[in-house]
Amino acid sequence: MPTKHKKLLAWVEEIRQMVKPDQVVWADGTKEEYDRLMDEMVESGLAVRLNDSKRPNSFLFRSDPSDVARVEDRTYIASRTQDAAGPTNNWIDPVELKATMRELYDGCMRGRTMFVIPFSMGPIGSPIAKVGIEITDSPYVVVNMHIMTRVGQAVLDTLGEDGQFIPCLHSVGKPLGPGESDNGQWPCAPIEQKYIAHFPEENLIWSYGSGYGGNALLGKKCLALRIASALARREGWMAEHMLILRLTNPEGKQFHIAAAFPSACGKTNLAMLIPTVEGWNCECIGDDIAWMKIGPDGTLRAINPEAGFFGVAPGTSYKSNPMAMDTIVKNSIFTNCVLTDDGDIWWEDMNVDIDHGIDWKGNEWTPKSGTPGAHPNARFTTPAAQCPIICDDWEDPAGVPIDIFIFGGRRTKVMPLVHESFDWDHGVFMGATAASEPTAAALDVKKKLRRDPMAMLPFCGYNIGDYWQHWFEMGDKLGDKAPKIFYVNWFRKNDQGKFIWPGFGENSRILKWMCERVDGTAEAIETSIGMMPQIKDIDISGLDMSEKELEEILEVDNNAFISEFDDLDSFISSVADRLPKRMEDQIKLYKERMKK
Ligand code: OXD
Ligand code: MN
Repeated sequence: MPTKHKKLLAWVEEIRQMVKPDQVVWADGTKEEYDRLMDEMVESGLAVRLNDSKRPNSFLFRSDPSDVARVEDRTYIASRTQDAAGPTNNWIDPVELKATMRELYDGCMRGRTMFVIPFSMGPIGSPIAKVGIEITDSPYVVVNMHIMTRVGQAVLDTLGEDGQFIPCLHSVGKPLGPGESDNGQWPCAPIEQKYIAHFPEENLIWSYGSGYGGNALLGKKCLALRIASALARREGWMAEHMLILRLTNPEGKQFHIAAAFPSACGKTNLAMLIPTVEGWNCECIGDDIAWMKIGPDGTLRAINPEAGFFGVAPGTSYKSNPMAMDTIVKNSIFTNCVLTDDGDIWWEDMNVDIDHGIDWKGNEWTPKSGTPGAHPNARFTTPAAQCPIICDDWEDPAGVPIDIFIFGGRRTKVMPLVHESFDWDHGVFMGATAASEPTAAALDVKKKLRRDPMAMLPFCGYNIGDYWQHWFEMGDKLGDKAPKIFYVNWFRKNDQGKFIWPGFGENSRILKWMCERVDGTAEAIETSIGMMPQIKDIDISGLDMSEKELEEILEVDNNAFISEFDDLDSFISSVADRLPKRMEDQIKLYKERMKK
């Protein structure tokens, strides 16, 4: 045994007796382990080794068509009371859910290896980091966890004999009979047997039936967001669905930005932006999750708890995100992409033409096939350290001081390009009422407009009203060191249905205005939704855009906002008696400003 931790050993043994695997293997996080597992998966037909001269040490997997995204309908916050989970979460009584899941887990790893993965979210030993132990029967999960987290003996060493860990149990939910194999097919359970369960009072995660993404790589959405958000509230810090980046102005002054957007709103693109404004520089710290604590100097310090990027592949190109393209050149895992005839990968909007390949379902494919070659939620898993613009100190255990929070969503109309909150409470309101048009990252979202508070709708592990209250209280603690709060919408379209704002690197123009607001050097005018730049305040040198178009995306139409009051009210009323008084006040003020 690689550890003497009694509680850990007892838990591993308890699970082993329940799931009845053929063998137990402790993951050590080494390259040898990674290579061995990949060799085995290539051998069994589950993985394809890509052409080494095109994409060294990289692999393609194809999942089952029923297992391609997070399953929000099957994701549960099983707190002791339903009220503690709140209106945005599915809830089942924890005793009942455990009984149901124990039946499913009973013997579920027959014919398989049970891996025990010790992993650290955050640099090993950092005061902000947390240790998790994932038990899984999926070697695909093991290799992905190698990239997305820090795995291995060093984690067990920091844990010592009695350190705290978050137990994460995962099974694909497909036991094998004697002599049976997967035959190269992605194993998973039918949808009605899938459960992604969180027990926040026990810091415990149980996932069953899915092998894909956030359902299975339990360090990410399950631990670093759902469980950590509940933990952070209890302990007085923040676990947020935010990218982290550093902008440096021509004078060498650094600004740190944390930005929350729902899935598929270009978070990874923004995290790796190449500024088009002269003299400004951008470095990446994280693309999905920020853990933030108030530091000794009173500023809000952020770390990226992850070690890799699990990015949406379609739409990623040398135009939209050259730094991501340069990150995934080697040592990467691709899931549900097209396999090209020369043994490389491809997806829609990669800005590369191919005329033939094998699609994500394993079928012959050409651009004329009439179906997407890559699944819209196809992913790459790639080491953050390979990103050419990763910050030198991205693993600094002390974190970086956040100056700016950005919220946003994908709205073709109504929401202007950018606005700034009047104060902290107003900023919390802006984040809390953020809305977006839905994405491919979740299978089961059908609504046209989805209110996605702080982009945490699927990830907040407790009552959303209490979560907002926690935000208000963090503002009180931060006082004048609190980050300034902004809201952006890169996705507004004109009447011909075309995006007005060019986006990508040009977004730096808006970030520049924000930094200048922090410095007190840029102007803004007061509008009904917040403080906004006028055209003269945005650096548009070299930008191919007419003033009229700029005016169009900076326009605020009060009537359009008023027409959404009903939607806002029904969302807010669902929070019922957990709605913070300060949020109620903000809504009142907002409505009054609109009707002026
Ligand atoms: C993600 C998501 O996978 O937000 O990052 O869905
Ligand atoms: Mn995300």
